[in-house]
Amino acid sequence: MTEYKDILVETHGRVGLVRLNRPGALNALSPQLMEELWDALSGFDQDEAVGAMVIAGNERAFSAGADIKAMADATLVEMLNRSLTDAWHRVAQLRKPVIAAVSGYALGGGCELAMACDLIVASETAQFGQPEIQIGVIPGAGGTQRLTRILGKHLAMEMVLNGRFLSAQEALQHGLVNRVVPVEHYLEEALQLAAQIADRAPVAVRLGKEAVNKSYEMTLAEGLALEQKYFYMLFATEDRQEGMQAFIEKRKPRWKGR
Ligand code: DAK
Repeated sequence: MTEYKDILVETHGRVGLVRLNRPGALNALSPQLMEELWDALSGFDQDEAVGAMVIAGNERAFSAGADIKAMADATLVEMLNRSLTDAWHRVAQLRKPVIAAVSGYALGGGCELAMACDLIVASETAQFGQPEIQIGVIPGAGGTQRLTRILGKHLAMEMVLNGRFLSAQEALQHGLVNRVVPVEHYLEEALQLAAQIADRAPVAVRLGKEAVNKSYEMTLAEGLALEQKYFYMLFATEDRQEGMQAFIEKRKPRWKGR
């Protein structure tokens, strides 16, 4: 496996785990870390032995956001030219499901990274926020758009304009996270959830993810048409036949991923 400096990479059965690993900087997302993260995730996305991925930080911080020290002296052109400026959007485009396992701070680009994932498992200590206003900017990797779609305009405004943090319980109440668990279990919970999804029919999982994500980009009529097309497409897979036959024979299906 590739040697990385700012992340730790493991596989747990069919789940690929990437742990952000700059604890001294609360996992601030330096350009190098983002490059490594993308390298590991895109590798898992292409690996047939992996069915789902988890991104985690540590108990104190998922990530406190983009590395402010690495941005402080950058010019506009340097920022524009930085490799992987669209890394957050690329994470959202991965074909396989990605779960963010969030404990402690998920701020700025860290909150945006969690939102670019498909599901979020939070520990009771998780805190979500977009504090960029305090350093004279606004979110730049999806915060104003994704938070608004999830939380609605008024709460999103309070977070973006006044740097308000959401606790794990508030995030759950407003639908930002899937579940909140005690801090000692959050990673295990995320890995378990990922393992369950990784054991499902791979092509159906891929198209299901794509259809849900496309709902943000389309009218209802377009989205319903796409969903129906994907549903019919799955009739061409061996796994669809296997799934229905296994149901009739009262046994567990054996997926082939085709
Ligand atoms: N960057 C760099 N270092 C950070 C950091 C960050 N975002 N957050 C924390 N650190 C470092 C601190 O500097 C400190 O380092 P030392 O001084 O020990 O060397 C260490 O982590 C521990 O932090 P603190 O001493 O501050 O710890 P506290 O418990 O007192 O406070 C805190 C924790 C999370 C409240 C505080 O550290 C904090 O406010 N951090 C900054 C949070 C923040 O403002 N985040 C947003 C950053 S801007 C884009 C893509 C992405 C973005 C924009 C555009 N495009 C593709 C266009 C994203 C932007 C951002 O995320």
